Amino acid sequence: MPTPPLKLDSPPEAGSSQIVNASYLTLSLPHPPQLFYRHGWQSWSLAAWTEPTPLPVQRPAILHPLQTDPHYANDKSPHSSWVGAVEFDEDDILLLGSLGLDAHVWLNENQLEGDALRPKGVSKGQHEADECEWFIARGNEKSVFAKYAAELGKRFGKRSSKPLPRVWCSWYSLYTAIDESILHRIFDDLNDLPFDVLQVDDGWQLSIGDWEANEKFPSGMNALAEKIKSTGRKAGLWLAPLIAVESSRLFQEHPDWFLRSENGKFVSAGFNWGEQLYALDTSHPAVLEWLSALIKQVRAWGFDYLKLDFLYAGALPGKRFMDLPREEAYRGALKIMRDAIGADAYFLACGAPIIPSLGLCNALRVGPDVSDKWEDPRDATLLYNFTTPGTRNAIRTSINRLWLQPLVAVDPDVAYFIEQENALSLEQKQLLQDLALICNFKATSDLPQWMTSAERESLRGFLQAAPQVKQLSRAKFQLDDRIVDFSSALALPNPPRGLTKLPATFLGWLGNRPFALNMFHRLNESAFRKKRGRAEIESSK
Ligand code: 9PG
Repeated sequence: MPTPPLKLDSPPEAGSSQIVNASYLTLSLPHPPQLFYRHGWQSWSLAAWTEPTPLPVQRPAILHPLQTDPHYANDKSPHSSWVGAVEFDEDDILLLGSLGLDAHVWLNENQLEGDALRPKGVSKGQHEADECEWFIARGNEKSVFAKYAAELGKRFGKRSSKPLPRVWCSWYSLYTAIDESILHRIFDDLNDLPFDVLQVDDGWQLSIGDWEANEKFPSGMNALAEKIKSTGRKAGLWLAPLIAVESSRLFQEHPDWFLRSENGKFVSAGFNWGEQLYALDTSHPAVLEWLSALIKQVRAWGFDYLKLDFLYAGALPGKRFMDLPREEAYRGALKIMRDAIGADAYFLACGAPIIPSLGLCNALRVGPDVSDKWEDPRDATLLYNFTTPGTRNAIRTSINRLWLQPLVAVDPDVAYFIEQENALSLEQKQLLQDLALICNFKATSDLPQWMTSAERESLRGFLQAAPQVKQLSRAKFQLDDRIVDFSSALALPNPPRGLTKLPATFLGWLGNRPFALNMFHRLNESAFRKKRGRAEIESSK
């Protein structure tokens, strides 16, 4: 029997906080709020202060498992994962946050509702009372989020991430068009820049699921790590251990390791690389054994900075081998990977469910990918999708997750310094650089062959900078004696209205077709190869 809902008719006094136990609770609001803080489920999902009204469902739906918590993607009431807050007035914020692994908050008819019941279809005992602790606080934004973070820290732990690494990452310049020879050249050309880690991203593996060097890395992964270490830096590697594409050997050989729904069908983990993605069952003993061996192999190759990506797949709804709540199964797998990584190596979690990753990773990506463009109007205005790559999306969500800083190093993704091959304005690039300074997590993918000497010096200055940071308001920060204003990134465009609804519906439909996504993928891949070609020409000049 479900426990009766706990109903709190009066919110706490300003400045106070309390912890209550309930599976389901409602908190009446004294008057209608002006804004609602919604916190997306995983790294790439939107976190923002918005109107206290429902937002259009983001599209395409085929990407919901990859971009949102798919179980709640179509909710009519404003929804938030683990923690939600309302603003009555400036400095009068009411926060409702779960201290458990699986809980959600809605704003509904002038009340905040918190639900820790397991989502339907997850387990047989789904409507058993699954009590969790709820943290309720009222006061100014900074204090209510700081108190919530402190309570999370007591339960999930913190992990020291010092010293914060300065990373060169291959993704945002060459994407999948990397190979041994161009990376070697880049690693050499970065010689005098103060990077701590050179991280190889997507493009080295045989397939998503088959984590071995492909033909573009004929000397193998050991040699790649050796090359990086010979330059005096730590070797970093990207992999997505909890997913596999349909065509991978892993999926073909072990279909029983993959998550299925109650009706026995494979659960979709989204669509990327022109293929359907599937999720490993993070409760399956053979999967856990395989994961541990995989991570140990990567460590044995010599990599000591691991960017583990697409981790949301470990917590998708489905019927697991063990009857565990999905986020608990995810956290179990993450613990096993953390142990395999070892305490002395660095673990950056990406595409990861936020709260269940705390205490286990050194750093956490807290927003969508940046890109060399500010915003894609197709995604923002027509598809109402703020999780796709784009600098504005990345800044918006990362700024709204800075309250996680006492718990984990927050990674806002890379900053850009170059003019070549980049459509961002100087001001937009500066915002990204300033965000990185605020997070003190500094990374770039800029290619040395595309940097002017002035740009190279500005990158060097950035890597060496350690400004005093003070948050002045939601959007404004003081960095030493400079004021930085992120307002231009924080707002959301208006939902499609009137005539724009037509192309929006068509695009939403088209974006749901695997053939269309596949076509986009092929176009992207060809653009990446051209980019690589241009990089090659530049470096031989
Ligand atoms: C490699 C990349 C980079 C990047 C990661 C991740 O469809 N999507 O919404 C989507 C979001 C992010 C994403 C890929 C797809 O990028 O964040 O840094 O490592 O994978 O493939």
